[in-house]
Amino acid sequence: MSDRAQSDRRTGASYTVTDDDRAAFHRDGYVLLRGVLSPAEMDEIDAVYQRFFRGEIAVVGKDFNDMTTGEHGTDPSAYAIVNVMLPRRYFPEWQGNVFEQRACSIAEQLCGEGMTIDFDQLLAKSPGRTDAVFGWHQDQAYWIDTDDRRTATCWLAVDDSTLDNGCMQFLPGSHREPVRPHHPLHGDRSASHTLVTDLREGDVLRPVPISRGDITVHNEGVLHGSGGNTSASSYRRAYIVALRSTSTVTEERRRGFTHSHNDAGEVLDSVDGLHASP
Ligand SMILES: O=C(O)CCC(=O)C(=O)O
Repeated sequence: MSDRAQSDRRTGASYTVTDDDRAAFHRDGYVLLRGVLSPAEMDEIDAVYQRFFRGEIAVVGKDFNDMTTGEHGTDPSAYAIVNVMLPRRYFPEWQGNVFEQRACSIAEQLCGEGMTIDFDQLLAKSPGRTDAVFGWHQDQAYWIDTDDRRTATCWLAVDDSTLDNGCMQFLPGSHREPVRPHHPLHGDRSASHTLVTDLREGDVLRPVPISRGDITVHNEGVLHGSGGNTSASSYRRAYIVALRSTSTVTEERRRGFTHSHNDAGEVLDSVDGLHASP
């Protein structure tokens, strides 16, 4: 798509989703949308992103951690995947920023009315970290079950995201199967809450390289993950804004679940979900 065609889709708070985009989202469980943010808008996002990583914006406890090990409170330059949970909580000025506005517009066009922001997250894979792997999983395996599970997880590329630096990969159509069994990556969820599932014979993951300013949007059921960062110098930074149905978010909050890794009981198994965030 040309730069012109991309910018034609952006108008203030909204971004136009086509019928083809909507059909792809429902068929595959995810869709790629180009040029959701302009280069100038990306520069503004990037400036705040860097402040988080320089430690200029305080993030409490486990909400700043290494996604691969769960380690926190140590030197982040040693982390394979730097994970900041709930940046909008720690930097309220970000609430209502242009990415949030366009993510809301996109979620409504893909999923219908009654969607609201559930959580946000920053994920940065450090260069040369082959261990910066995000294991295969379905987001629903982490979450409580509700009647209205509509989800639009908007994943913004802050750097060009390539196969080398660990772009997202999806198993198209897997959201139509029941959620697969998942197990804790490190065997013990008190060490690290990451959940993974095993691939099955015939599963062919589709890598989705995207450019800075593009997004992928995925639902709660599509199986996905990403490989390590083999690039010598390139970070793979992402900014995620996840929307779910208002009824689901209300139910989560009623149960005290905010997606903070500091939530009480955040790593405890429950009857209907594991209550954590990928
Ligand atoms: O950034 C990644 O590689 C994985 C992110 C992810 O699993 C998600 O946003 O649901």
